[in-house]
Amino acid sequence: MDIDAVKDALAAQAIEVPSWAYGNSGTRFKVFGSPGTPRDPFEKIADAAQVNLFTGAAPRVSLHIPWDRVDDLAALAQYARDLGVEIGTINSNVFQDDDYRLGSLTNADAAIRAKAVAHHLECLDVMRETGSRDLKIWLPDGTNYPGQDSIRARQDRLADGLAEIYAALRPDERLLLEYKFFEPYFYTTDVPDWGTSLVHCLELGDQAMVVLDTGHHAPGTNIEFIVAQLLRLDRLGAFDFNSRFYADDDLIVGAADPFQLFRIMHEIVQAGALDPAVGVNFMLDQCHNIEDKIPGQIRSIMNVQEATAKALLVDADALADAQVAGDVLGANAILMDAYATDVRPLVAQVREEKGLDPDPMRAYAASGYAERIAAERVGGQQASWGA
Ligand code: AFD
Ligand code: MN
Repeated sequence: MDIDAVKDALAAQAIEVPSWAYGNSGTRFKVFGSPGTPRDPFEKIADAAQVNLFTGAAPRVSLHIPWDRVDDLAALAQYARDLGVEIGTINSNVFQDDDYRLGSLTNADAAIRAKAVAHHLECLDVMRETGSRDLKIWLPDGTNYPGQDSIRARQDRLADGLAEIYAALRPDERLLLEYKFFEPYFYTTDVPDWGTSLVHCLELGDQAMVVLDTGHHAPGTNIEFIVAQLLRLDRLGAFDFNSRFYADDDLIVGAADPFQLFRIMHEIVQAGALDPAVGVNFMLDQCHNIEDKIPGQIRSIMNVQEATAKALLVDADALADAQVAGDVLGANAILMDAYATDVRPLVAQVREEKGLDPDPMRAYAASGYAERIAAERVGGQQASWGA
C-alpha cells in the first residue's frame, strides 16, 4: 500500500470509546475515586469528547444501560453531537440485579428470563432514541458447581431468549453477542467462547455478530486466528479492545502485548476490514483503575493507531509471494519488518495534517481540562460501575 493510502486509512480510523471508562472503577477489593470524575452521563460524554478532540479518532461513545440512562436520551445524544461525537453501541446489563443470581436469559425461572428479554428490548428503545445501531449483549450467565443446572437446557433457554430479542431488531440494527471464558461464574459460562457465540449468531440470522473482547480468552489463545476465522464468515461485529496479563484485566489495549495487537490488526488489514463498510466496530472496553481516565483513553487510541499503522506497512505482495514459495524466514521477516518500524512520526504527521497536535497526550495535559473538571465537579456522586 503506498504511503498516502496508509495515511488516508489512518486518518479515517474510528475507535469507539466506552462511557464507563470515564467513571470510577477498580476490582472487587477497591474502587478508587479521582478528582473530576464524571457524576452523570453528560459529564462522561464531555470527557469522551476530549479524547476525540485531541486524537481525532474517537467519534463515538458506547453507552451502558442502566448506568447511562437519563430522562431525555435524545437530549443526551444531541449533547454528544454538539461536542463532536455520537452515541455508539448500547450495552445491556444483566449482571447487577439480584434476580439474575442464577442467570438471566438462561435462568430456569421463566419470569426471570422474561425480565432479561424485557431489559434488552428496553435497550433497543435506547438505541432508537440515541441513533445507535448496535445492541451489545454480554451475559454474565454461568454456574459455579457441576450439577447446578443443565448445561444443555441453558443453551436452549439462551437460544429462545436471543431469538425473542433478535425478532425485535429493525433491518438496520445488529445484535452483537460477546463471549467470555470465565467470570463472574467459574464452572460454566453460558457464552464462553467464540464458537458458542458464533453458533447462536448463525442460528439467529445475518444481523447477529460476534464480539471479540481481547481480554476474554484463556492464556495463550491465538486471538488473531479467531479474528481471521470470523472475518472469513463475515461474523466479526466488534472488538472490545483492552489488555490483560492474567484474566479480564481491562488494562490499556496494547500495553501488555503490542505485538499481539499488531497481529490482530494485520488480519484486519489483510481482510480489508479496516474499511468501515465491512462493519467491524473497533471499540475499547477498559477500566482505568489507577491511571487518569482521559489520558488513559488517549493512550489507548494511540496504541491502536500505531498497531494499525504497522499493519498497513506490511508489504502484502511480498508477503504473499514468500508464503506461496514456502519461504518461512522471508515471510516472517516481512511481517517483523513492518512491526519493527517506528510509526510514531507517521501517525504524528497524520494528526498534523488533520489539524491536530502531533502529541495528543501532551496537548491534553497542557489544555487545563483535567484541572478544570477537578475544580468544577465538586459534590454529587461520582459515576462508578455500580458494583
Ligand atoms: C465487563 C464484561 C464484558 C462487557 C463489559 C461491558 O466482562 O467485557 O463487554 O463489562 O458490559 O467488562
Ligand atoms: Mn467487553
